[in-house]
Order: sequence, then structure tokens, then C-alpha cells
Amino acid sequence: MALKEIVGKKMAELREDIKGIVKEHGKKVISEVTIASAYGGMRGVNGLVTETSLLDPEEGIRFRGYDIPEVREKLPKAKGGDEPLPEGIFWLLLTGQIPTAENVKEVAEEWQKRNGVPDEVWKTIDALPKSMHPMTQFSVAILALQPASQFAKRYNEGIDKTQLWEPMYEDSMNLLAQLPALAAYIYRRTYKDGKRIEADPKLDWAANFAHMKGIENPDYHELMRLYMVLHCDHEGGNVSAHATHLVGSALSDAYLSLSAGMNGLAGPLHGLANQEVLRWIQKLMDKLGGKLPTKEELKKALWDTLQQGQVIPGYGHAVLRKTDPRYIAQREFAQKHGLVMDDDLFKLVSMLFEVAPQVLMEHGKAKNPWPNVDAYSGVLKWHYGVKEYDYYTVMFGVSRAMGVLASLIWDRGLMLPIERPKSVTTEWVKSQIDRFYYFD
Ligand code: CMX
Repeated sequence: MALKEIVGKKMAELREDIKGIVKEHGKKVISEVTIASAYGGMRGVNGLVTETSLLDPEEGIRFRGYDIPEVREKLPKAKGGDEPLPEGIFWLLLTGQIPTAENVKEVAEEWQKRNGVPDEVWKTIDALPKSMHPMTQFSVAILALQPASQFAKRYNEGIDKTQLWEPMYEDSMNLLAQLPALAAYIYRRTYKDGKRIEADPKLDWAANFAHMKGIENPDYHELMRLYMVLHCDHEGGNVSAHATHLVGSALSDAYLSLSAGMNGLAGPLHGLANQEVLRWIQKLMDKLGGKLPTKEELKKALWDTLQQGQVIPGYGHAVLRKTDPRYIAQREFAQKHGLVMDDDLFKLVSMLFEVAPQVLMEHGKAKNPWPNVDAYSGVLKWHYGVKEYDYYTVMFGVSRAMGVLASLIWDRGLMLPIERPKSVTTEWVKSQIDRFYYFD
């Protein structure tokens, strides 16, 4: 059965399931909202349902029930490669099944078929100043594709709500096919000779992204496959996933929704942290005349950052309470490819792992002093020659698009309603305070 057919069938089944759950158990309480959580960014409140992945605070992310080592082991690989193909994780996110090599081929062929970008979109990008942050360029480029939205067209023509997921699927597949070319061009025009490199039909999606950026190193292609898989999804409450879902709930199309998600990813507390880690490290190395700091110097630099009221980028997490398994997977990649011993940046990242958690614990604020995904990704990219760290979040965005678009397709398939939590004022909280009970 083809991907779209499988997804359609599974959606219809789950829709029925959910109807039954809500009918029978709809009034059961699954979470409490305290005054602290209403003011505190809704941390720990179970208020969303997202099918594609689930984040355990201790164990890390599971994509449709599979953890990172399982995904790395079970997903099909490129010929001669060891890392999982992103085409496979997308299949898994959409269907909940580990794909066969044949399934992965289907996704790869679909994306190749759809990867043409209209001229107006290149022109729109060309009209942007090169000094504009690459994430802003990326978001504009996604919006420039929007006139092709089949979802918007079908909605305007009048479409039955049970069918809405189908044009959402088409838009999402088109977007995923086109994003690497857009992102690669933003790299080339901002930092290189401005010439577009055409996709190579012999390469897979991630390797092609690297190729269109102008990088042909097979190890970097492997890194891109792993990177794209690791960053694709982190359940539904993170800013990029939640923003995409929220905007989509108004029946905005995939382009409008994804662009909103990318604008959230561009924030320094979320995806931009992978650029901020490199900026922080480079600033420190510059200050020390290019040499590695001692542990004492590193400790002092961390405290200086904290005392200036700033965060240590790449450390901490809203949900995780252990070292991020995505950090560990990237470190394993570096070890396997022999990068760790002879490179000062890798040595510094290892030193940070030894020093920063202790400093954050002594500081006593962060609930999780351990590194997240962004603490490692930058040095890997830097090692392979992508040193323009302002660009790093665009790469994160290409990957994250797979997860948030898979969820958006499911949102429409499950016919989830417009999202509209109730808000209150502090005046209201004060006036009602005696009615509330304690929750431990
Ligand atoms: N450095 C300094 N202070 C930190 C910190 C860090 N790395 N992580 C948390 N804190 C602080 C918070 O700012 C907060 O301070 P206030 O009480 O003054 O507001 C306090 O510790 C408690 O925060 P928390 O409950 O532990 O963490 P949050 O859920 O509020 O925030 C996150 C989570 C990721 C925004 C935060 O840990 C952070 O800012 N980390 C650095 C930026 C970063 O790496 N972001 C990337 C996360 C992964 C991703 O989305 O890509």
C-alpha cells in the first residue's frame, strides 16, 4: 500500500478510537493547572495530544515508540552508509511503522518528483538583503511558496472537513521536497558565490541538501542524515511544534503554519541555541587568543555569563532531566569518525560537559543542568567547514519540518478543532484565589 493510503486508513481508525475514548472517559482529569503553571509557561501541563513522538524526562525522545538507538539501528540506510535515512524517519512519523527499503524509496522518489521551486520564489529570496538573518530568509521563502497551496485552494473551492488532510499531505510533501533547495540557496547567496547548485538525482534527501550547499564530503553527508533524523521531532509542546500546530488549527495551510513554527525555532531559547553555543565558544576562544581555556578559565567564563543574567546555551531543558540522547548520538558520531582527539573545539565541548553542569547546579536555578541537542551540533558542522553559525538553525528547521508537518497532516486527519485555551487576568486570579485548592 502507498504511503498516503496507509496514512488515510490509520487516521480513520484512530478517529474512531478517539471518539470512543472521549465518549467514555472524556471527563477524566489528566493534568492540573496551578497558578504557577499558568504564569510559568504551562510547564508539565498535559494539554495537547501529538501522535508522532513522546518525550520522557529521563529517557529522552521516542519517535512513535522507538528511541534513538533503535531508530539508528532499524531505519534503512544509504548505500555504504551507517546512519538512518530521513526519508525513513518521515515514514515512521507518519505511519508508526518502521519502513522497508521499498517504503523509503517511495518517499525519496516523491520528494525528487516534487522538488522544483517556482521562479518567483527564487526572485523573492533574491530581493532580500544578504544581511537578513538566514532564518528570516528561510521563513520568507516558505511563505513565498504559499500561493501553490493545494490546501488553501481546495478550502476556497469548498471541501468536506474529513478530506482536509489530503491537500495538507500534498502541501507537506511538496514543502519537504523543496525545503533543502531553498535552505541551500540561502546558504550559497549569503556566504558563498550566490550560484545555485542543482540537486543530484542519485543522492538521498539529506546528502542532496549537503551537495546543494556545495559540500561533497561523504562523512558530512552521513552527518546530515543523522542530524536530520535527530532534530525532526520532540513531541508537541516545544515552540516550533506548538506554533505550527496552533496556526494550523485555524485551518491555515502548511506554508503559513510551518513559517510560524520556523519563526519560533529562530528564538535563542529554542533552535537558535545551536548557533549561540558556537558564538559563545568562539567568543571565549577569541578572548583567550585562540587557545583552549583551562578548566578554571572555563568555569569563570560560565559564571560571568550567568552573572550577566544570560543563559548557558546548549544546557537545560523544559522537559528533559538527563543528558539529551540526541547529544549522545552526535558525540558518538564524532568519536566514530575520529574527530574528538585532534580538534580543539571538540576538546572544549567535552570540557564544557565536565564543568557546566556543576556550575549550573551551584547556581541553583536550572532544573536540568545537562546538555541538550544544541550543545553538540554546532561543533560538528564547524568541523566539516560550515562555520557560518548564523545559518545553523536553518538546518535544524529543514529537519524539524518533517516532524511538525507529519503532525499537521495528522491534526487535519483527526479533525482537531481550533486551539483556544482560556486566559485570565491577574485581577481575576486575585479575585478567585480563595476558591482554588492545593495540588501536590
Ligand atoms: N543557563 C542559565 N540559566 C538557565 C539555564 C541555562 N542553560 N537553563 C535554565 N536556566 C534558568 C532559567 O532561565 C530559569 O531562570 P529564572 O527562574 O530566573 O526564570 C530557571 O533556570 C529555571 O528554568 P527551568 O525550569 O530549568 O528551564 P525552563 O523550562 O524555564 O527553560 C530552556 C528551558 C531550554 C529555555 C532553558 O534551559 C535555557 O534557556 N537553556 C539555554 C538555551 C538552550 O540551550 N535552549 C535550547 C533547548 C533545546 C531546543 O529547544 O532546541
